[in-house]
Amino acid sequence: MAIIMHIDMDAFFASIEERDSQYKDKPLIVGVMLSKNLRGIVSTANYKARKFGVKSGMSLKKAFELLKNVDFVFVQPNFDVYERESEIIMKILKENSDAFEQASIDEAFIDVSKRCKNMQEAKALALLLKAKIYEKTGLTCSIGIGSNKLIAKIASGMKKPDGLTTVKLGEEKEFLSELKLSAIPGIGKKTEQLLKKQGITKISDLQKKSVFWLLKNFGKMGIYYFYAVNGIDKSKVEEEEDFKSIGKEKTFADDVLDEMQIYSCLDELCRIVWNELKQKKLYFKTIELKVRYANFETHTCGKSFLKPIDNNNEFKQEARKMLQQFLGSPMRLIGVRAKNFVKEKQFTLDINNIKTKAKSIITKN
Ligand code: TTP
Ligand code: MG
Repeated sequence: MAIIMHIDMDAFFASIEERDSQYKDKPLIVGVMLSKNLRGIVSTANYKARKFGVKSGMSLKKAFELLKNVDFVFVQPNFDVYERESEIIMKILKENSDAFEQASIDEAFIDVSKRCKNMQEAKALALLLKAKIYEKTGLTCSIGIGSNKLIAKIASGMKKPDGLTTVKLGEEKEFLSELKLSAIPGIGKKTEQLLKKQGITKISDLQKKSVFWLLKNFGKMGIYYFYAVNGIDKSKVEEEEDFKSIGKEKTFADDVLDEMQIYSCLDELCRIVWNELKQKKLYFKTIELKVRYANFETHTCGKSFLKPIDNNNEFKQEARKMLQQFLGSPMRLIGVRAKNFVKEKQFTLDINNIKTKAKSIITKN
C-alpha cells in the first residue's frame, strides 16, 4: 500500500508578511497594485481577511470595499522572500521522504510508503514535519495523507489552517462522497454548473454514474472524472524533470499606450515562441507575461492550465487575456514565455495534468 502526503502552506504569502510585520492580529492582503486608483488583484489574504470574503484573484477594489470598516494591512508581494522560505520548506520535506515532488511554490507531494509501516506512523511523521517547518519558518501548513496523490491533495484542504486529515486505505470513496464536485481538481465552475442543471451536486451523485455516461458527456475528461470520483489515481510522486522555458521580449522604440499596437506585438511574440516550441515538439502548461512601464516598473504574471496548450490561437487568446489587466499606462517592453513543458501532444488523464488548479501568480520587481 502506498502512503502519500500532500503538504500545503496556509495563506502562504500572507502568513510570511504577517510574521515579518508588526501588525499581528489584523486582516492582511497581499496583492499587486498596478496604479494608485486601486487597479490590481489580490494574490492571497490571511484567514482573518478571508472571513470578510476576500479571496485570491479578486480585484483589489472589491477587497478594499469588503474591508472598508475594518483596520487592515495591505502589502505588495516580496517574491524573493517567498522563494527563500519555500526552499527551506521543500528541503525539510525532501529530507524526510522516499520520493518528493514540488507542485507549486507552497505545496508538495511526498511518498512515505517505505519509511512508514501504517497510517499511524505516517500521522506521527506528519506532526513531526509540521513542527519542523514551524520551528524553521514560524509558518503553519496543512497536510493530507492518503493512498494516492489525489486523495492526499483533497485531504490537505479539508481542515485548513494548521490541519491534518488522514484517509485510510479502502475509505477513499466514502471520504469523497459528501464533498462538493469542485473538490475534484479539474472540475471547475463551468462543469459544476453544467452538472447542477442535471441534479448532480455532490461527488456521490457522480459516483453513481457509469464510465459510459461520463465518457459520453465529457469525452476523454470523463475517464479522469470516473477514476477521480472513485478515489483512484495511479500517478507517481516524482520530481518534475524539466523546468526550462522559451520566451521572447520586445522593447518599443517609443513608449506605447495604444492597445491595438500592444496586442499585435504580443501576437507576434506568441507566434515566434510558438514556432520554436513546434520545432522542438513541445507543448506547455504555463504562460508567463512580462510588462515594463515607461517608469521602468516591471510586472510578471503567470497562469497555469490543466491541459497543455496545443494551438497557437489558444496561446494568443490566453496571453491577450493576461495582458488586459496591465493596459492603460504607457509601456516600454512586453514579453511572453512558455513554461512547464509536456513532450509531444499528450493528454494523459492522471493527476499530473490536474496537479494544481489554474493559478495566476503576479509578481512585481
Ligand atoms: P495557495 O496555496 O493556493 O493559497 P494560500 O497558501 O495563500 O492559502 P491556502 O491556505 O488556502 O493554501 O497559493 C499559494 C500562494 O500562491 C499564495 O499565498 C499566493 C500565490 N497565489 C497567487 O499569487 N495568485 C493566486 O491566484 C493564488 C491562488 C495563489
Ligand atoms: Mg497554500
